[in-house]
Amino acid sequence: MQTMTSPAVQAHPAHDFLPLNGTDYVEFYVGNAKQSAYYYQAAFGYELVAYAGPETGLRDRASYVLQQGKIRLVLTTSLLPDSDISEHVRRHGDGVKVMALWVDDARYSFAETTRRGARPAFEPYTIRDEQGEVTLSGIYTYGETIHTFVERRHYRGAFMPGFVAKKSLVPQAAPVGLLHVDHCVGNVGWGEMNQWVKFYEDVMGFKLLLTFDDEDISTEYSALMSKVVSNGNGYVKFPINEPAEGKKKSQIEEYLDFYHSPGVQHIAIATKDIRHTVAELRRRGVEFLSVPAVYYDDLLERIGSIDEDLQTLKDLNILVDRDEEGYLLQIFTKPVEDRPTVFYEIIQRKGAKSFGKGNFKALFESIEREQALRGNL
Ligand code: TYF
Ligand code: FE
Repeated sequence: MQTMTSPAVQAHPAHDFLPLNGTDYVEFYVGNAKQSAYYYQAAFGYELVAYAGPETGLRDRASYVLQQGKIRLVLTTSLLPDSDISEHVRRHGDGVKVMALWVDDARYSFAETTRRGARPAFEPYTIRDEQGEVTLSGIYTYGETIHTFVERRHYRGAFMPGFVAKKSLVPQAAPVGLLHVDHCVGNVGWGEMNQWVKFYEDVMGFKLLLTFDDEDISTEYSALMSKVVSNGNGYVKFPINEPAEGKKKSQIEEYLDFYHSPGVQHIAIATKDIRHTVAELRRRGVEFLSVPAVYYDDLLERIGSIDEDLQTLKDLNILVDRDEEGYLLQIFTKPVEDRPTVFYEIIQRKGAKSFGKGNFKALFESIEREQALRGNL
């Protein structure tokens, strides 16, 4: 059963010891950051804004910072055979290392979360240049993934001290309307979901928002369970999935088999015009999961009337779901690396605060068709 546990935004929340202004950036460790940066520019319409590497005095790594709307992606690669970065890529393939959170006080955020039991990733430190200063600290979440707390005191530079502003040499592909990170989903091991929900509640002051049990989301073959936690102002939402016993291998298990640890499964990105965004992404070669045409046969009976033309949604294979507060449109890419690990969701919310439960069956069957093609079902 799906249970609405608490409203996303409370009128008078109890003292929030970890106020978050939003997602500051998402950092991937990748095998070749130069080429990944090209992919995100050409296919997703991100703009290259900053760079750090040998030319700026780094000996061990290179990082590219890409931006679209309020979203910042950092793509980092190792220049050395043996380093934390190369070891991360060897083990997990390209994947998310850091979900960075924008805070007003990175030292306090570190002190409060570690006092409540967070495992430190790195102690707070401040970096400065002519453009201002930034304070960083970090704690571990599931697997090898970390949350970096980023405190920007009106920093005026391109990204943060240590980075130089950089423009792309490739002709800039137009933005596709990506606005902000809506939610980041983690996959954890068998029976580990509740301990990670407890981590976000106890250590980070998040609240449980929604629960999906295996009855909600089991298909004929595979199953998973999911709980969604949210911070106080509702800007930061982290669903956590764990595999559940089904007739065949859960999609979450397939992820864990290839990522070799818990980690980030998908990043959902908001748009205000999903038809335009998805048409552009398709034109640039981004691959999406598809549902059978029958999904659209009784869609309007299921969800009621919507502003969008049904045929356009069907042509683009966009999914629709409704809750008490409105509706949402969503679509999922195929994994964006060769391992069946990280993928993206594109979401447009028209009042709805939920996650598309009405689409789970059609979506998970679509994921399973892909799993079968990979020989992993
Ligand atoms: O974030 C969510 O909950 C939705 C649905 O493996 C979802 O996007 C959940 C699990 C999953 C894929 C999508
Ligand atoms: Fe999602």
